[in-house]
Amino acid sequence: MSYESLTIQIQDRTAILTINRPKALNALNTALLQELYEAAGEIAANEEIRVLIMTGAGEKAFVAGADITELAQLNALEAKYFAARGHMTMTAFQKLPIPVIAAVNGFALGGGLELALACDFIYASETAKFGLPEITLGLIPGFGGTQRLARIIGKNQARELIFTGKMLSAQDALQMGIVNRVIAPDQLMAETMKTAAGIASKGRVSLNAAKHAVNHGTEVDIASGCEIEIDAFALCFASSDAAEGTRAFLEKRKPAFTGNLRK
Ligand code: CO8
Repeated sequence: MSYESLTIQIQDRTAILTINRPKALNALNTALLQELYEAAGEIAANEEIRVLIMTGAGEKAFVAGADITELAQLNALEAKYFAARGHMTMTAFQKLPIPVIAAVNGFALGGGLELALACDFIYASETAKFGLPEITLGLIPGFGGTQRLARIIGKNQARELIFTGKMLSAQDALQMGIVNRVIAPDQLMAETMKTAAGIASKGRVSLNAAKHAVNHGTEVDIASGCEIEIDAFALCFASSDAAEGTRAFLEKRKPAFTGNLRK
């Protein structure tokens, strides 16, 4: 499929989705949210892809938020539909059966940070800036920021960021646990690709099972979470990868995972 404001490149079982709307620092308007939603479907359907990297074109912005020109025109009902469309898109990436890494190369503000938070983890360039500045527009985060950020860094830290709308440096975001690594700008993609390649060499079924267990298991009480893990663990044995991985260890060789279902 071809898109107007994003590209998808696939190399070595890793897909790179680049958001490219330079005139508005990659801000998310209705058309781009729709394209992202369709892109998530295209990526989910391609079984060759083991891992996705999401990034922004250029050096300045990952995504500078929802498109404020559009927000300025909305009535309350339209705002509800806009927020719901955004949620659908964020959730589509969160629910992808493969790991998703956000490579944040610049501003990740408002809806941009919310998109990165829907990914499985974030690597940031040293020059990246993070924040939920909606409060300065008389708004609140509407693409999951009040929910996902609070679950990642805790309610107190999230409330402070949301109430003040202040911007964080990449180092601050690292300290707060929003990002996993801070990397020199010219190395961001190379380093993210290295991690992606390590993940891509693993089995599709076990990656999916691991993501499912963490994402769903941490949303319920621990006993139910452990039950989710038990089922996800068992699911790995539906794939020939479990036999291949354990046999390869015993035979002292590297496993060759295919992701095939066990006959
Ligand atoms: N929407 C639309 N246009 C934008 C946006 C945006 N979010 N961000 C930047 N732009 C545009 C600017 O208007 C400017 O356009 P032009 O050249 O035509 O004047 C161009 O991008 C370049 O931006 P700046 O000149 O402002 O660049 P600076 O380097 O001076 O500043 C900043 C960079 C600090 C990132 C600045 O652009 C900024 O503050 N942007 C807005 C950030 C923001 O507030 N984001 C949150 C938006 S609200 C949101 O995300 C809500 C999500 C939930 C929605 C729920 C729906 C109901």
